Amino acid sequence: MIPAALIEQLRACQHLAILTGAGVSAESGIPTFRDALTGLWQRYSAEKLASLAGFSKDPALVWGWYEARRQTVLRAIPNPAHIAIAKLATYVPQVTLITQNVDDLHERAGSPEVIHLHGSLHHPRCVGCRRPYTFPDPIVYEDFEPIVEQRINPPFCTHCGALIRPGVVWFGEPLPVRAFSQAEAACQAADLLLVIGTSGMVYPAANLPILASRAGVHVAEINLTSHALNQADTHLDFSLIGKAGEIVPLLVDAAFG
Ligand code: BV8
Ligand code: ZN
Repeated sequence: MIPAALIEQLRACQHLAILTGAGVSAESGIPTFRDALTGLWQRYSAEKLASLAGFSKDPALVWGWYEARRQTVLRAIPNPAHIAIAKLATYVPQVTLITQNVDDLHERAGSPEVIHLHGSLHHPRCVGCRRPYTFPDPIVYEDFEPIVEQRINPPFCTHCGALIRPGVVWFGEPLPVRAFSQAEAACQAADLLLVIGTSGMVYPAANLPILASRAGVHVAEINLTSHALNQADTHLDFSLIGKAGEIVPLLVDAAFG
């Protein structure tokens, strides 16, 4: 059941900020970060693999894990939550979409601008000279088994010979400065912040809803379970429990028909 007050607030919204996490892509078949280590990958810790130390220690294992995730994303399609979020850009004068996800499903659903706080699976770069790397065709590997642990040697940079690494922000690495300051500014200036499908466990992204509520911005959480944002410092105005792929389209249709 969508609260009438939230529908009203969304309908009257001039500047909407949206923060998404892995839960918004779950119904597209992309394991959430907590479950990312599915199948034979289960014996690894995400925090270990998603780190420069993990990559330096075993580049083939980490590159293999990211290739498994990239192949999964290439086979996935945007779900009704991504599509409803993209539609909001046509109804609300200003929408700032911020994602912690490294997939491109928001873009493929039609969202015009996406702020990626944690980078992207699709933009690997050189460890040495930081030049972008372009995956050779075919980028979709026909016989790829994403859940089978695969060691794949990462390519080398054609310019300086150093290793190519995934274009994501690893644990212990700083977030892109411009992206995070845009996200901070939007979360404090918006009329409403929708927080969709995030456990709110990874910082500094998890600070954004706290910043918003301190700035008097109304905060609505959409999550399978209400655990993410019931931190002491986040005043939640609305907490909608259920699947993003069901709730977000309902909310957008109720507000804009
Ligand atoms: C940094 C890219 C400093 C890689 C990712 C203690 C306190 C504060 C901070 C720290 C601390 N200890 C360590 C830190 C720092 C650390 C951190 O926060 N660690 C955590 C574990 C405590 N942070 C960092 O290291 C950051 N950098 O601090 O740098 C610095 C500064 C200057 C100079 C040098 C260094 C970097 C963090 C970024 C890490 N990279 N991703 C990759 O993807 O492989 S984070 C990764 O985890 C994801 O991107 C994602 O953002 C995050 C997981 O969060 P969620 O998206 O929320 O996913 P999760 O699975 O957790 O939850 C899913 C949610 O969806 C659940 O709530 C579930 O209920 C819900 N859900 C599921 N299905 C549905 C649904 N909801 C609706 N519908 C559904 N169908
Ligand atoms: Zn290079």
